[in-house]
Amino acid sequence: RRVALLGVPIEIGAGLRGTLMGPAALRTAGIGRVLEQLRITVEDHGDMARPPPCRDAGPTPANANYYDEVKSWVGAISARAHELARSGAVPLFMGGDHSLSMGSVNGVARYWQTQGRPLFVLWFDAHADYNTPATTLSANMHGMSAAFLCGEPGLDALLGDEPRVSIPPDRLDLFGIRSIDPLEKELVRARAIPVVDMRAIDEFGVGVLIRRLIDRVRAANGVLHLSFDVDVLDPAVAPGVGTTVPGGATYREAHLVMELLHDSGLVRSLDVVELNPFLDERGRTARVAVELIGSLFGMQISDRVTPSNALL
Ligand code: DIR
Ligand code: MN
Ligand code: MN
Ligand code: MN
Repeated sequence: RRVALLGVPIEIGAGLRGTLMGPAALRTAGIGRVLEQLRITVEDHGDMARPPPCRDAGPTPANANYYDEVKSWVGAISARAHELARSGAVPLFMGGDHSLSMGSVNGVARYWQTQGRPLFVLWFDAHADYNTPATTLSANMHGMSAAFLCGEPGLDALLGDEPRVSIPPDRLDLFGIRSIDPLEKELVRARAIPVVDMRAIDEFGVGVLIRRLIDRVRAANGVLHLSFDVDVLDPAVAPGVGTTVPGGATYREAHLVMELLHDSGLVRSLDVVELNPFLDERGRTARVAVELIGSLFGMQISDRVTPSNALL
């Protein structure tokens, strides 16, 4: 098994500065060491350089802050993502704010399209990120990535020369959400996006709900991209994010999600986004994120057979 680490130090998609330090904090917290302890071959591709401004960015849409800069990032990220997926490694995009996923998911989706495998996207986030320039209240582009990926209009030229691959709305799963803007909510409902909100997690538990998603992906012979926005975690566990929302996933719930995803063998790429080391408490959030990535790649409390891996 091979993991390709790529730092994507973008911060202008979010309302607060500081996520550009995310890749450095994840490395300091030991992301490479943890993977190597699991006998994974780690290739660290370093951090992407800030791309030069697009020469012809075209007309700038209203209600999309730093559109030109985000545009130059997203096209470059998509091209790198496509290349890394094609190399056969599991690409791990270290953010950076969540606008980077417009590039990373598009690039890996392009690859899986050539393989004839449907790509499902698990959006593990406190937020739906399903705004468009027509629905947003903040104009921050990290709140628009999921909608863009599902082909919503309003940012149509964002990928430049990179081919755009739309994810069908029934292959996006919003998981862990508890904050959604009024018009964003209407759009999510109109598109019939599968949503597992915190109330559903309280009521049924993450185990049942993640297994249901895994079964759907398997039935379609699909693969999974995990887009892990660290703010899905409860702020008591993960204070180092720009937009904390109370009532998030506990440490154990998040680990169980990762452990079940590992056992499924379906995750072929992932983003870890929105970590803001400037707001963190002595690296706590970075360390928690690295521990969770460890669980995603097979770290286990013991080697005993657990109910789910017994079925494999
Ligand atoms: C809000 C907050 N829905 C927005 N979004 C995010 O700005 O669109 N915060 N993604 O992390
Ligand atoms: Mn390519
Ligand atoms: Mn997000
Ligand atoms: Mn979020």
